[in-house]
Amino acid sequence: MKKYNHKKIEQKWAEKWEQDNLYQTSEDITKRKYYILDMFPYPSGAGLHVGHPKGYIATDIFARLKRMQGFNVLHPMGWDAFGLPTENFAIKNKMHPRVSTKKNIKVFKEQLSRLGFSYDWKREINTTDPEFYKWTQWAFIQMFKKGLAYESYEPIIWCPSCKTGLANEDLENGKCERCDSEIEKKPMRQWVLKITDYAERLLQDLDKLPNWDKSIKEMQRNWIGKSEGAEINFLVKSQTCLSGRQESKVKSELKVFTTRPDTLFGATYMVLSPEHQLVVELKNQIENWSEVEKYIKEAQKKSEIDRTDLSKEKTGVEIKGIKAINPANKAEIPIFIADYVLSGYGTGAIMAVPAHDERDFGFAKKFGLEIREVISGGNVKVEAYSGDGKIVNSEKFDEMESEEAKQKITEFVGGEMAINYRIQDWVFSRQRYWGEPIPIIHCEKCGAVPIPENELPLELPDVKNYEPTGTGESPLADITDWVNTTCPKCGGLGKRETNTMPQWAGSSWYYLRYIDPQNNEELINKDKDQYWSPVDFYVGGAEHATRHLIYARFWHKFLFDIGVLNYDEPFERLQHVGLILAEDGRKMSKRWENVINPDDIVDKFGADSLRLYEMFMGPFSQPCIWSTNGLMGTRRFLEKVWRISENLEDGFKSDRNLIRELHKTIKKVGSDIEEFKLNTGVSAMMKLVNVMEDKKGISKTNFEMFLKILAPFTPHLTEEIWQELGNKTSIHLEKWPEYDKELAKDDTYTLAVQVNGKVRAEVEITDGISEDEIKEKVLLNLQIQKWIDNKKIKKTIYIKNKIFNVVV
Ligand code: ANZ
Ligand code: ZN
Repeated sequence: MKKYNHKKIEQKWAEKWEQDNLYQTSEDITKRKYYILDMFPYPSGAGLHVGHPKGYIATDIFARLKRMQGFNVLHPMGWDAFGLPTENFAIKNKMHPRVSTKKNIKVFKEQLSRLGFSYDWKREINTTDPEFYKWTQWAFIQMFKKGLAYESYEPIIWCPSCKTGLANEDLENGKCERCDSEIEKKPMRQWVLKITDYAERLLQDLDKLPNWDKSIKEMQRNWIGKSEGAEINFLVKSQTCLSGRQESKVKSELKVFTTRPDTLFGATYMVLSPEHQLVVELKNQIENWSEVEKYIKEAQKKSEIDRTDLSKEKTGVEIKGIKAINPANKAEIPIFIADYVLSGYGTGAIMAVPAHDERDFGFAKKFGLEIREVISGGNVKVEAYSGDGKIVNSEKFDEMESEEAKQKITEFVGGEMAINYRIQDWVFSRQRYWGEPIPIIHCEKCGAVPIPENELPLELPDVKNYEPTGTGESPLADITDWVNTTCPKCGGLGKRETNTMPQWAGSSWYYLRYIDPQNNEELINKDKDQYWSPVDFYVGGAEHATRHLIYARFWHKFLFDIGVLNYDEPFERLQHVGLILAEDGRKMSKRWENVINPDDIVDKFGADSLRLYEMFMGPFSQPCIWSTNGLMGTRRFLEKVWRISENLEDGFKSDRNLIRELHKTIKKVGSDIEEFKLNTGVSAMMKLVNVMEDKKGISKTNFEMFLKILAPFTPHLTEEIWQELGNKTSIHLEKWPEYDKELAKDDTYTLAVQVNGKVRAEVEITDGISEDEIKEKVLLNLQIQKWIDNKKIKKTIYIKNKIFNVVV
């Protein structure tokens, strides 16, 4: 008997498949298409650990199923290779990022290739390849032309350690997501993409995506953060003491955004964010300027998270010398600055209604400010009441329902109904080297001018120093003969933009390029897009829920709007991968020295064992803990399959029960792959193999049917056995076996259900389901629900296959 020599087998078939171009996607548009996509990796210097391929294994199994079902499958892979880690590595090791990127990609590709993935490598893309980023730059220019890419001087988030500006999405718990540093706010020129123009569509169109994880859609909704309310103007007066006489000298307006204009009569003070313009403008009227200035400085040091933390005690300073007028009742009210009001949201100023807003309530208590109830229904002596109710203390609006009063009171004071989004425009420039150059030339006469499209790509020039300058300029600014150029519009002197694009630029549209990777004329051929788009199934890490996935939807909608694309949503179905944790329960990381390298596992146990094990570990989207022991279990299973294949006897007839088991398993594995319940698919096959052993064998035809459903999971082993059995073409070109409906039918039995010992119903139960599942089914039975009648269930008693008793 031959030994299962995974090394020999895996290498042999990998080479053969490559030779035969087995996984090259055809352009046959008469076939139904299926586009299954992985989130492409960032090729870091550390290489892969066993957690990385989990999603790739699952999509590979899925892609193989779809091919066997007759679909024309697009399953590509590429590299998201711009970014800080490579640049930092370059600085430390004096190796050009281009060189280290190339090296890292080579290592990654070798590692992936050993796992038997069925990628069509002819479509490989790399975001740092000028032929690729040409189109990233092209898309940017189109956005510029439509006014969606603009220069801004608003203060932005600055990471002092990464020495670059960042987008809101780049923060995690208020800190730099990359290096965990406290961030600062820094006023500087930057390029910004107007994603807010798309906020409403990004929100509404989530409803078009029933096959996305609910949790990810919810995270996007929160990130976009739509609020409906009103903008209302308050008059601000300054009171300067001139020879004992109070005289109003300056009048300005202060606009607030509120979701509760119905509470306007209860606004007893106002709050400006420490960064608010008006504070500086009215500086000369402010009597306690030094106190105010000190507070502003302190606020700058705090993170947004700290500032908005509800549990923290509110701080603030009254601005002496100015007052606001409540436009509803003309009351003169004090103005504070306090850091619980943020500059980047709404208008950066609020009308404070302590009776009906929790934050304002806490603040008013601390500073002894008036708490004026204007909505009835709560007890505002004790706590803020934020619900709806009848209006009180609001003159002619008394007795009105709060919902109605929102518009009426807004009209009464000349305000406007308004919608506000929490999402902010995307800060799109980085003061670093390893990114796409922004294809813009600055001219004194013409302003910002995009470079002519026929000059794309604008290649990233070489520099001596990648070191970020920290001055707000990128290392590119040092290359004077690159920077100095002529203005494409007037021919005068021009200077190139030296900021680069963020790491998230290329990944915002890369999935489109796989469809048409060689196209030199356009970003994508529209007919090809028509055929292949949208991506039918997208699988990747949950950490991308509110960054990559929002950016990509935004770019996609933009490209749709300018007529490049046929569909306005990129990803039809979305699934996130649960992490694989190290045996010590922690995240796998170099830092913890608990990383397991897939190469070692492949050497020792084989790629097929690794693939099968990672699918068997547990529910796909849940985190699970690595166990080399567990892996050995799947290896033993494959050895069993191997042994059975060696002992197949001519003319052996499968037992009838085995045949039924086989058909049930074909049915289950097919639907489990579709539903991404890969772990239960694997255990069904294990069960089937146990039955084969019990029954002392299986017929060759039946065994081959089983091999076909195992093939997507363990492509090498099944190919070897398949061909050993005398088949001349690849098992991966076979059709997915059809199961016999009658044979695959689940066995059921009738279970008598009692409530308090009396039989009240009979329920059909599928053989083999767990007691929990039975309980769920029983309690959903309408007859039983009637008898339970909302009473508390004390306990349930289950006598296997006979009686289920509910005690209430
Ligand atoms: C008066 C008021 C009365 C408010 C009331 C609420 C309840 P969302 O739902 O998140 O949009 N607000 C507005 N701009 C702010 C800023 N820059 N920083 C901190 N808070 C700000 O919340 C909108 C509400 O948050 C606004 O409505 C405002 O307080 C506050 F009974 O105005 B409200
Ligand atoms: Zn010019």
